[in-house]
Amino acid sequence: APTIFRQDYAPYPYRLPQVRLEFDLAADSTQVRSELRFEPAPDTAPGTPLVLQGEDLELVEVRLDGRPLSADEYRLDDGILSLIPPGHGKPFTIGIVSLCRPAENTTLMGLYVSGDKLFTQCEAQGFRRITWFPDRPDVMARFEVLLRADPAAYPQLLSNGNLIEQAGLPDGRHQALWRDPHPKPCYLFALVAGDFDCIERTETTRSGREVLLQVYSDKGYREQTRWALDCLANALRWDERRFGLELDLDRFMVVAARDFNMGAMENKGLNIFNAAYVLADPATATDAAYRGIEAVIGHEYFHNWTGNRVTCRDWFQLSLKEGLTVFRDQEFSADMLAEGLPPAEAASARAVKRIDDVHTLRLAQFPEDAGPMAHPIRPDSYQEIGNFYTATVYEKGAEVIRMQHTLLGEAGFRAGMDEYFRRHDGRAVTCDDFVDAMESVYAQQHPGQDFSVFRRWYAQAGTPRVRVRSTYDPATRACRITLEQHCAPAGLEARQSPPPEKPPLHIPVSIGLIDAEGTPMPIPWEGEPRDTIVLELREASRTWTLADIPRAPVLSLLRGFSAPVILETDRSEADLALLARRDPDPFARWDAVQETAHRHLQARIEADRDGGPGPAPGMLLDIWRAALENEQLSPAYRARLLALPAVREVIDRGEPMDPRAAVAAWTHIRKTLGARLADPWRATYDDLADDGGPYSPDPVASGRRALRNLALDNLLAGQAPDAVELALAQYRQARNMTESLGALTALLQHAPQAAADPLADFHARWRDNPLVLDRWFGAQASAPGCTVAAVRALMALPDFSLRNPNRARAVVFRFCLDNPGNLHTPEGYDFWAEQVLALDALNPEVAARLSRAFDNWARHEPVARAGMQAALRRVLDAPDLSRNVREIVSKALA
Ligand code: DPP
Ligand code: ZN
Repeated sequence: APTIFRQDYAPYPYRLPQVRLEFDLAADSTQVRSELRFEPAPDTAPGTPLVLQGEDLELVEVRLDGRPLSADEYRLDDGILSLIPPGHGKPFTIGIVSLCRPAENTTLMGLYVSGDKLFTQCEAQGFRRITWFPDRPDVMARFEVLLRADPAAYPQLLSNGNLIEQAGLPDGRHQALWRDPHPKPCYLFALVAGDFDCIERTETTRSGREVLLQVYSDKGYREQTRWALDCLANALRWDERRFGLELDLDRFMVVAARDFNMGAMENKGLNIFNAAYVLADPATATDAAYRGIEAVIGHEYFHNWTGNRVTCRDWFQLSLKEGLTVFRDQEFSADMLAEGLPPAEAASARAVKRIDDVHTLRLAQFPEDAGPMAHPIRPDSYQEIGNFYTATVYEKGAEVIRMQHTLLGEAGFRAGMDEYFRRHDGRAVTCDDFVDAMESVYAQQHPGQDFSVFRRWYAQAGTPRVRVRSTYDPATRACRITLEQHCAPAGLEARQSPPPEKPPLHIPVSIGLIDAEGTPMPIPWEGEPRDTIVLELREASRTWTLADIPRAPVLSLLRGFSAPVILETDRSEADLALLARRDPDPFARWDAVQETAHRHLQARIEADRDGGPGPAPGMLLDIWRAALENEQLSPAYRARLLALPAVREVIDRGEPMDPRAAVAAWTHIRKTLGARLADPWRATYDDLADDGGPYSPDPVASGRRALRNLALDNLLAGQAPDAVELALAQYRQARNMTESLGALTALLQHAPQAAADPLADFHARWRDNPLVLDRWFGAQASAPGCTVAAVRALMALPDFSLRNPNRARAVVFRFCLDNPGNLHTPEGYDFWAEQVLALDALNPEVAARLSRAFDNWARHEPVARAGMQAALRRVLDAPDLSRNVREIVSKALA
């Protein structure tokens, strides 16, 4: 497949002010009649070809200004339709009639069938599967859309913007005409047809306009959409309050789809969502699912400004909208968690959100940045853009926005956002345009300084490492801190010779000092004593001298995770233990516990390998016991402090990576900690019993459930005598999905023989609810007892289908990503290759995600390495591989 380069960008030579589309909708064959009103851009030379993309379409007719064209008046080559427009610089109209086949479309890109309904997904390049079009984000048009269909099959017909009219037709069908007043690129087009339940409410925006908010779902699921509608109203209010951004539509619709490749899609005024991010009630959704819905509803809603009003010039700029919108949804979630709490509790609630986000970043993005798919948040090239909806573009992209927020402060960041919209509203722009707006504020705040070094974050791949050294001189009361940065060649960069230059980045490092008793020591800084300061490192190395520090300090580093870097310190275990108990910054405190656990886990892996005695768990036990018994801390925060690093993080730290050794060490330590702390875990479990009140997903109640489920898991891990009974009782008495799934998962993890009855009960109860059944599948596929034979047995059940992405993710992905003990076997490697190929024949986007699971094969110990390499070869050698999977696998093997 050809590689597309960012530097090859050229503007489209024609403008497209107006588009009219007419759909004759039917599942097996849909006819699309388009009318595209073009005009040459000012400097377009006469004779410049007009090029339109199409994919998997049947062409019926092409017209120019109403006149049908004969086959020699246009070219159709590999899907590309091109022709030479009349040469006098005047507007002209292209009319195209084409057919597509929604029922045969298993890719879920373009127009497709889900159940008995029709949906579209156009980002990034799905619109070309609907009709021929300039399928690129910088061509923005006003759309008018006429939908016609059989009212019995498709009583509701939805598209972007405002409903202009609806009418019956003489042939028994009906039609709906939609007009979107806002120009948009075709990736934001959507249509939906089907029979839905709908709930709605009106809100008044801050300028006094009435807007209609609606959530559509499968018949019978109306009551499960109330939370999503609440979240939507909260998102609307929040964006007004925090960013001064108001909804610019009369009507905003969210529709739940059972079959969906991603989480959700921000189509203008008609968001289409994976049902997993819409449907919730206490009986069927976990606390985490409630929070996930809030985040995704917020995310898609916030795209209306950051993505839709101001969109991307080209797909290399994807992080312009995604990094920024992830940052916005993270802040929205944090504000929602903190709302109404007293300040100290609010800070802790926000910290819990930050911890979860950083955890995601480390789990998904750090490995990506160290592997063959490493790319800057603004990539320089791709073969398939669908492969670049990555943790780097999204999550690291959000960190890069967050650093700008840190450098500018809340008010400065808001001023930068205002400036960004002032300059670019209604346009398709670049990441540089965004940074320019922010820099204009920074330069005012810091005369003589700019973002020229900061911009490198957009251009450089790899996770930088920051080495910290400090000395303290009691005679002068001076503490000297030296920060030094370096970034190794990322992924395939290592093969380049010479390796690319990696100049220093602009890294804000937030620090504080505590003394040996754990008391905070204010730092005299810019004329005032401060508990936390931000050191701005822009050089390869720099030293700061902090004066008037009365006693030898312990450094609390990277508070709030102020930059997406890996710290290298020579902190002693004793210093880490002090921070783990006393650091007033809740993020840094959590990180100190994580670091202590990581060191312990790596020591255990080494001991297992060398046959030495294992490390004594004393330090970790003390830290955990103190956290467990510290009732000053919120249960939600304690649940984070007391979580071991994920197995995948432990594997990732190995040099070489040794999944089976990591699983063994991790399992051993969980057992030890569970057994040694059985009494406090049991006391915690009993203390946190449900109070019998109505369910609420609020942070206090959900924090209690999280810690209680963790207590149950530890009691089972430690084989406490009555733990199995407790779990079975919790399952039976559960009053919500968080409790029942918590019990079921813990049993599957630690006492699978006792899980049979609850598993059967769960299936019987929820067999007709696909989202809940996904939980049932997922809990089993990720259990240590789930061998390849067992996962195959799950896939042989009538409930299983590879065509439904949620189901495929619940079984195949959970096994390949969350069951390293069984994946890393010869049968596991075969299974992965086979499933990548099976999925690829149906749905290349989803297959390509699964193919990423072996990115880091070359860093593994020899046996795993050889097994993974052979599986990758097998995939690469298969005939008819999609461009998506081919790019991933060929880069992995390069
Ligand atoms: N639907 C995806 C998201 O919102 C792509 N835009 O991030
Ligand atoms: Zn997004």
